[in-house]
Amino acid sequence: MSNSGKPALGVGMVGYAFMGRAHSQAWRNARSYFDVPAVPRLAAVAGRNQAAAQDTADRFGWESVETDWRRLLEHDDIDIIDICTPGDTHAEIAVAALEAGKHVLCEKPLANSVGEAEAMVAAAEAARARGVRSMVGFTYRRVPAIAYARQLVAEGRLGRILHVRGAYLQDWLVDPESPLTWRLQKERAGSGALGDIGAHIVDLAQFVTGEHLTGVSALTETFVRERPVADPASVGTGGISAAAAQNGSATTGPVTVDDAAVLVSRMSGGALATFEATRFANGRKNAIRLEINGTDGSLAFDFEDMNVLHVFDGRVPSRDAGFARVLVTESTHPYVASWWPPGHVLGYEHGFTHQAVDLLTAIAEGADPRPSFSDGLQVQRILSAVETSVEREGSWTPIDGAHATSSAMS
Ligand code: SOE
Repeated sequence: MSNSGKPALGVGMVGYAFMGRAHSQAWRNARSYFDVPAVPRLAAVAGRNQAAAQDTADRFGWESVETDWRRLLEHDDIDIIDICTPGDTHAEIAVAALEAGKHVLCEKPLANSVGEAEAMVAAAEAARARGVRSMVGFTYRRVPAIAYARQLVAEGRLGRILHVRGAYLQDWLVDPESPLTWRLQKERAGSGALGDIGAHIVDLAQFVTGEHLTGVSALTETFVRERPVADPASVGTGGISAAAAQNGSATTGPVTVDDAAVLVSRMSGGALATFEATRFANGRKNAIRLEINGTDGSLAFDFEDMNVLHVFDGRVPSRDAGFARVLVTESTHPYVASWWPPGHVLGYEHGFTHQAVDLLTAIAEGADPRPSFSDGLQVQRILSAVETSVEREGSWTPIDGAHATSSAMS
């Protein structure tokens, strides 16, 4: 069955950098590799930097460029607004787009605060009554091995879940000379590793287990508290002016978010859970690790080997038992049938294509896409609870005689 003759849905994308390019490829691949109920048309990309937005438009085939995202809402041939910008702009763009009757796909985390997320959910629910759909972009749910893991848990193959162990490990900030960017400023990003990658690992744990976090005790750390400002235009003014006033130049600025977060939690089914999110795990590049232990078995996943799920069946006699290394590339595995034969592995970008396909399908079927803005709000509430716990020092009980040494590197 080809996609010719299918209705088209015009897409207007806000943002053009890393996420903008991942989403651009996804809209193109969705129509090329999947039988979609509606064909995405790359109508317009919006960005304040006209040259950069034009470069993305030229590379991916966006039909037009706007330097003000509000203009996208005036295009009658744009049905979907795809938000690929830093978190401080998500709420304003999403609410305006929903009120204009546009479906919305918004990158994660949904917002920079619970209040913003609640406003987005209210707008999404009002728009839903008019058949307008919304989704938040936790794309790792759409890695075939993760979707397969969720199937195994839902089938009861692990029994009752006892432990959830999640970690999202990167190391791109280990160098103290790595410059200050918007991701390191609270007023732009909302938080650091916690919201950027901690949100992913918490969402994945909830998605795979079908359970949710009920409470948390947490600690965060900022290892490098001052960084070079490579391009003052690329960072907000928060703190820079104070630093500039203090040292007479804008060559460095303060890091106002966490570099790493560790969480202890309990899942709604009673399982104990631990989570870690860091940008300082030297040698780990994008290691999203999830291990789930149940009464009848376990599973283990590492995104740096993303086509594999390790599955332990506790019902096999111990003489023959062990983790099976399942290569998740069979046509019977989620999403894989539209790609390649077994063993021809997929990559980071394929989750974005699966996300686009699922959104197009939900819109065409008049269904509510998942994860919804309400799912995004629930993650935002977890992030907020972490920050509250951190303010209470994680309900920390000092060990007699132990003295903390500063871990800050500058
Ligand atoms: C940076 O940590 C980042 O780009 C995240 O923002 C993305 O969500 C993740 O997919 C890759 O790493």
